Amino acid sequence: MTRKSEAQINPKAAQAAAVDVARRVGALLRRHLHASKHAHEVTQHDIKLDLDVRCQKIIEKALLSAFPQSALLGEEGVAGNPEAEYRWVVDPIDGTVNFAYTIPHACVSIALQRRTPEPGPATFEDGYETIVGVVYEPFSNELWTAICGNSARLNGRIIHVSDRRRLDECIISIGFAKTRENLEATLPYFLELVHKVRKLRIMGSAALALTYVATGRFDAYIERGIRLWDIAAGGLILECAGGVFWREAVAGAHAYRMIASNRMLRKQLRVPN
Ligand code: LIP
Repeated sequence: MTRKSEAQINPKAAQAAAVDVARRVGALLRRHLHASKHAHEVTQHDIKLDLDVRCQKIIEKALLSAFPQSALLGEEGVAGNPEAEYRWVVDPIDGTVNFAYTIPHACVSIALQRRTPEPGPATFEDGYETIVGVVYEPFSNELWTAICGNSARLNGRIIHVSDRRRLDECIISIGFAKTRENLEATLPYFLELVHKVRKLRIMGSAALALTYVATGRFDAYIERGIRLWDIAAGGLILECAGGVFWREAVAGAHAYRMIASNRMLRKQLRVPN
């Protein structure tokens, strides 16, 4: 990989580097799915594995050496200049609890963001916009990619959100983040929505829920208290697939409440405050 010393980062070169390291980390996850795993933090509704840290270090080394002007913000920590114009936003294993229980529904999520001088609808509250998104699910070998302004792709084929508009025909995913407060705030809406839709799904990976909406497998995905590294790549992939990625910052570092949907459903859905 040649070093990129110029200030600008070419999105295609960035995507290629992200895909390469996502595939390498994905191969590691496949090898370790049934191996014993060491957790360095366990709470009622969350597990953090040593492998999370190891995978983020692999991603950090690959991307910051190829693009030394960039920084990295990840679930397992930060690297580089926090004021950098470009930052990678990384969840090395999204769906860690699934992975820890050998459930093959987890992925590598890598986004490249750029600080924007002119905030717009795609700008996050700290002034960054996502320009490249890569989500790799290594167990089914499904690779989603998107570059801002271009089509989203699954294994190279262009994808698009569903056009279902009747809630009673829809599959909607709800995420239950890690805290009691999030669970208690979300459950009433779960009980309301479950009677209106075809099926509700709780799958345990925000990034994959977003790519499933982008692919038309789900019609919407809702979660509160979710972190930027869970949703940055999948959110761009969804938007490039014609979907709506509404989000609002909430209390907590890089925390959001969000509704991801096709264009027909947005007004029929809400996310608990
Ligand atoms: C997970 C998210 C999921 C959320 C979980 C957890 P992790 O990310 O993808 O949507 O409900 O609480 O935050 O921790 O597996 O990277």
